[in-house]
Amino acid sequence: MALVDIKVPDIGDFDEVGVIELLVQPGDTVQAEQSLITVESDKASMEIPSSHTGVVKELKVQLGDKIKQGSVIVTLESGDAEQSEPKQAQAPAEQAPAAPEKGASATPAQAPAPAPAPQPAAAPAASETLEVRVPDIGDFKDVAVIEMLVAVGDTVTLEQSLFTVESDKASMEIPSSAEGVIKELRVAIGDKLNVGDLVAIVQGQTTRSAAPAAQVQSPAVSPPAVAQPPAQAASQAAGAPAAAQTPAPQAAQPVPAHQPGTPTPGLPHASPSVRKFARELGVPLAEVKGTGIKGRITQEDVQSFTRSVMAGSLQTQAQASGAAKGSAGAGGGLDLLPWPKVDFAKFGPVERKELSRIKKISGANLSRNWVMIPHVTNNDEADITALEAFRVQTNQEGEKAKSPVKVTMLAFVIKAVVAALKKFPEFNASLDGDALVFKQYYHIGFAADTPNGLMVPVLKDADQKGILQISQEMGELAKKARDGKLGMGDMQGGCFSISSLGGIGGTHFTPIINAPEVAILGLSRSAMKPVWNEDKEKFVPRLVLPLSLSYDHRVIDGAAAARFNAYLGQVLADYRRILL
Ligand code: CAO
Repeated sequence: MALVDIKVPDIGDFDEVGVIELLVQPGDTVQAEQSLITVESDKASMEIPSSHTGVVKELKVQLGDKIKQGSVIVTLESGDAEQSEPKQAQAPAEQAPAAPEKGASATPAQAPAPAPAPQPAAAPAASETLEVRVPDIGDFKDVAVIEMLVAVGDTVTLEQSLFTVESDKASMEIPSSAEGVIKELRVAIGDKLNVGDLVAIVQGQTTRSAAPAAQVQSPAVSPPAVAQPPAQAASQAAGAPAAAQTPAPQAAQPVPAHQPGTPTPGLPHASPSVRKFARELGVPLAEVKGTGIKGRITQEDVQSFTRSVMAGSLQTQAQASGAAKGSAGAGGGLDLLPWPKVDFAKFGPVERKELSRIKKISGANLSRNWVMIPHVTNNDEADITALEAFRVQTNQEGEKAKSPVKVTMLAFVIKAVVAALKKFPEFNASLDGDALVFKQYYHIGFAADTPNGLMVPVLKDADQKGILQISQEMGELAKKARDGKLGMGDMQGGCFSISSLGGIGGTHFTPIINAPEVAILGLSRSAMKPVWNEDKEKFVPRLVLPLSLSYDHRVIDGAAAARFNAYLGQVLADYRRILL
């Protein structure tokens, strides 16, 4: 056993930082990399971890002390054979320390080294599309997005934090390198990010290449040096599934930059270890009152919150809303059992793969729609014998005329759906509180199967287009979806969706409504079937297309759905009805 002085590691460009939290006390046993104290400057705060395992003999700092690199924090009695290198600091997600030199992390003591690096500023340009990428965040790899701080349509300023990422060792806020209105967010909670990943598209007023600093909360990581590449073209990522009805961008309004030391609205002021601790206990940090310096939430705050909830003297908001909707435990608040945790590897070999970004986003939308909308599915069949003959003939004529456009049944169904929407306008509506908004346009979404997951591009103004144009645009949109090139505009504004599995198989299924739409049509595989011909009193072979219409029962009655589906069947059986 030897006495070891644990010193403040290289914390980059910070001269002096104030001690705002003591995380250990004499007698405590600490592990290497365990945080000892939290320090804060006007730009950032970070936790200083121990470089050794051992028992705290003496604390050499007090709350309010100003310390700097090399200051002794703690004397440990350690069994570690040799004095290893101090670890890095952990800076909670408060304010961006700015871009430190990357080389600074090469020192044994790695610490977030904020301090804005001067960046070249290009001449302002008229509004243009700017890309925001993950800046140089040192040695962090695959950091997970844990909190979104902005939304599409928000106006952001240079260096304003966009979202928080966290590894097992650190967390930091990723700042914007552009100012303007966020057109697209290419990340969602749970995504894993690396340096250079495209995270947002900003319609900007300036081409300045900012050097915002990641706000580091990292014990063992190199300082974030943030040098954003200027906005480039070449965006490849696909957007969110159409289920995400993104608010339209608003006119740019000045938004105050995230101030150092000021918790971002919605972002509780707490260190990464406290956040982790709260997550483990399932404590909603936003509801915990911080008693630390500047309202910082400490581990004790989380513990006392938990004790209060357990003692029944406090309810979380989730519990309160459950109780408001019905009595808690009566199912009013979706009082579900926790998801089963199974160690699959115990039963056989397994491989774990992260869900794709699109799957995560569409999954969240599908879950919300499934639990919030009372779905009912009406199944019917359409006799498309004559229409299929016409489709085949149309394609043959197209081939002879060397037309590149191939017509599939889906194009005819889109047009038939428009006729049905005109006849039954409540299917072309959306719920807005207690009111129904009837749309007087006919934009039809269609589910497209892509290598990354389900996308729903929207074919606009289908009422004003012929079958050939619909087929052509559908082909283009489906290709864009498969290539991951759909923009948000391609997926917005839908009135009604169609999910066609006809090219694949199946008889009937239950499509999930794409909120805020109120109905969706599922098409399964058409098949030749013996159909009773009453006139001739015999079975005749007919091509039959299964129609599965899911509808929001809050808006649409079962009888209306049956009528809609029956009418659709009649139109598809005799397309001349569209003219009536
Ligand atoms: N019955 C029988 N055959 C059908 C059919 C139907 N209802 N619908 C299409 N087909 C045939 C087409 O005629 C085509 O045949 P050929 O290759 O012989 O010409 C073949 O199936 C493939 O059609 P397609 O899929 O290329 O074209 P489409 O217009 O029918 O569909 C698109 C386009 C993008 C919707 C489709 O490719 C797709 O992605 N479908 C999957 C949608 C999906 O995943 N839905 C589920 C959402 S919920 O998880």
